[in-house]
Amino acid sequence: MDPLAPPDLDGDTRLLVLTGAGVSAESGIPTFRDANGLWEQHRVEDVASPEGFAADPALVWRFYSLRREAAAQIVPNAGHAALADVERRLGDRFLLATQNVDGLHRVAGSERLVEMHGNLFTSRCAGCDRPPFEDRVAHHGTLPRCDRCGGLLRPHIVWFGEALDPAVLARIDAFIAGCKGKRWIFLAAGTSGAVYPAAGLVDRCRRLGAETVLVNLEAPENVRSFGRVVTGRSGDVLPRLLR
Ligand code: BJW
Ligand code: ZN
Repeated sequence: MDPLAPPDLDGDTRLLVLTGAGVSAESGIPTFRDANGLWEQHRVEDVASPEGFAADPALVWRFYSLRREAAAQIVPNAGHAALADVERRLGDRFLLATQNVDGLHRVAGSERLVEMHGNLFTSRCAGCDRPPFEDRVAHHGTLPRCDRCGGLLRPHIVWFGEALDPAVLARIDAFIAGCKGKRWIFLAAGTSGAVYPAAGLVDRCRRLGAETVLVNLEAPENVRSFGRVVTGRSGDVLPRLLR
């Protein structure tokens, strides 16, 4: 069989896509585990956790400010575009759950999109319940403070040990519930399958009857959970697989 034969996405088939850092790699954003999980000798867990923020908020803001500056220069690639195209064909039979915080799927035109781990260009107050707001500023030097309560602002990112937004999980659950009794496909792309709960989606979808497909540069930890594996760069593979 042609390894790039497109799955049948006819009249009533549904498609749930999970993306990870590999999908943005060809746009020039380094993946997490490629850098051995390190940023400037700091473990990612130390700059992306509530404990890390409590210990050194200036270091955490430097990490996110540099990433805001880098991500603002970057544009989507052919993998992002292929996912936006297939959404236009499938409409409400499609949902894209991304672990990426870079916002590139939205720039590429994806609308039925849930950002599981938050968004790099959004901040929220660590001290009050003011809603999260767009913030594209690179906060170098001074720590940003809330103009309502004076508390510290923090990036609107799901850090290690933090719960995902229940509304995000509910949207994924509702999509999966709507697939019951239908033909459906779970497609993961550019993710190492190391971080939960995203990494557990494949097993759950397969148990509920989904066909499961993985597009990744190399075999990740949970490769055996997938019925079909296409090895390659998502910017090459997704446009051909979803043509
Ligand atoms: C290409 C390519 C190309 C390259 N084309 N491919 C169950 C078991 C064990 C542990 C846990 C568990 N449940 C929860 C946990 C704890 C923890 C966890 O999973 N830890 C693991 C490390 C073991 N999970 C959590 O803490 C989560 N919270 C939680 O569960 O809360 C419970 C709770 C409930 C109630 C109250 C309180 C708590 C939250 C996880 C949040 C993760 N956040 C991060 C950091 C964000 C920071 C930031 O971005 O600034 O999100 S971690 C980091 O990993 C980031 C990513 O979104 C995430 C996933 O990484 P991803 O996308 O897979 O990237 P890589 O680099 O790992 O892989 C890239 C892949 O692409 C590679 O395979 C390459 O080969 C490939 N690739 N180029 C195609 N061109
Ligand atoms: Zn506040």
